[in-house]
Amino acid sequence: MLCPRPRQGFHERSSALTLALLSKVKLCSQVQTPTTSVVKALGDLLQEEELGQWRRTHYSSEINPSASDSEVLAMGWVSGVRDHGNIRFVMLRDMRGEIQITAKRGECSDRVFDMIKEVKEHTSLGVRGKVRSQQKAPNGAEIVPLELKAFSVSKKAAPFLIQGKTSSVGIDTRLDLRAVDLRRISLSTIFRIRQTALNAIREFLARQQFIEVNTPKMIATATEGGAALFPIFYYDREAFLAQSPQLYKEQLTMAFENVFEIGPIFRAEPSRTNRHLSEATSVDVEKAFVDYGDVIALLERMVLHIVDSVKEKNRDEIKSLELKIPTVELPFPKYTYSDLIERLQEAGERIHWGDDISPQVMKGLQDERTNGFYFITDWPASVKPFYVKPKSDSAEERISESFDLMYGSLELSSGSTRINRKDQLVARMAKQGLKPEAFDYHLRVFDYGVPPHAGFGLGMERLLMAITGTENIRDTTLYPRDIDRLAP
Ligand code: AMO
Repeated sequence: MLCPRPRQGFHERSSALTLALLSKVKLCSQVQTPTTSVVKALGDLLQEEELGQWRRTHYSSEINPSASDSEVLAMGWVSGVRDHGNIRFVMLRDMRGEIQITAKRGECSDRVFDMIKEVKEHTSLGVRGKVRSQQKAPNGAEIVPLELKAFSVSKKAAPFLIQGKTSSVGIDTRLDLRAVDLRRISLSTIFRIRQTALNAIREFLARQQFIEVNTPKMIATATEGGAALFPIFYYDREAFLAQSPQLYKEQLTMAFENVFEIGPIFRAEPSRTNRHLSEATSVDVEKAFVDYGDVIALLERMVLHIVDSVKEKNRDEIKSLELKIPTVELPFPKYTYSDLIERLQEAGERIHWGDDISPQVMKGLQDERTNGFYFITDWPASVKPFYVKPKSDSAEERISESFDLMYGSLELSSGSTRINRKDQLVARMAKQGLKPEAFDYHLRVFDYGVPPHAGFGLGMERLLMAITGTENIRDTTLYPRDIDRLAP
């Protein structure tokens, strides 16, 4: 005797019918099938299945009217479900977009129709079906399902919705479940733009004859001021996580002239702000036989290339999310530090020459020239690290050959001409209270012809904040680290 398989619509039928069927199944199971699995299938048509031989034939973006009538196999995760009784819609999202699965009673098999009723948001799903034109669906087409496979069924409702630009819950709830949060299109788009930006940076610098390097992240000494170091155990010694590849990229100009690195920097930032991370990504660039004026010109051309690439390559996302990508015109405005201090003082700010310029103070000076990208140049040597070259023609070398690239009140990058003579570097170290002996590994190469050189470090997350108009740096970081967060 053939055992009737638990079939379509069981859970919808009257309880009497269900009971009758149940007893039949039970009777049958005594002969052939273990009772538990059959009873489980009754209330749970959508069982988790293996991938097996299923392979995607089309991405969502390829399912459009031109694919009408063809049979396709699509895979992704469920981003939305609508049930109108005799017609059910499941939105299936993959890395390229979203596709609508439309199940009409009578049009697809009863089994598939009933399975679809059990589909919940976030389930990882595969569908085999026929493509049909549908004006109202994404890409103008939908899939009429022939077969479904749930690879992993969502067990709980997520604590937030992933539709729409914003979330009603706080960022910490989202960060606790970041991989799910990243299914939000407005958020994942930031990281697609990041990919475009990284490609653009590599393309631009390769064209300028730079080579990409990787330098140690476990290091012996601070480079950017002792306060912001993370100490670690290195066998039996104390070491630190690198705050920047500064000294290594400088050394590498001796052999390669033009180098860059895209990698992590670690800063033990005690403050809780929307612009500081404990682990950030820096684009570090260093070039031989140039000064800060040359690398300012290089950096602004690189920013132009990044923004142009994003505008071209992410056109559709920018349009659908209505992102306002900044307008970039070269050259960027440039203000010397001294001029800016004067202007700030005139505007009534209590600031003195030699003070650092905080974002709060800069907000007070916003005009059309400081809304977008601009440079602040010629900072006091006293507020810049020891490797920054003082201007030889400034009184007592009080001014340095340095710059910050700003976007509004947000600092995106800083750079400078570097000191390339040993005695001058030792003197600057001493002036800043550093022990030259601790930098012996660095100072020794200065006996062998360090070329004049200059460079900059550009914060990747901050650049993305500027390009995408994101307020909180945590949303331009996949898994942000800050004073309160070390997981996920
Ligand atoms: P600086 O310390 O100014 O310079 O860092 C360069 C850029 O890196 C980014 N950045 C950060 N982003 C997020 N969170 C942080 N805690 C953080 N710290 C820095 C900023 C900043 O402008 N060695 C020099 C660069 C150079 O001269 O080449 C340096 O590290 O966008």
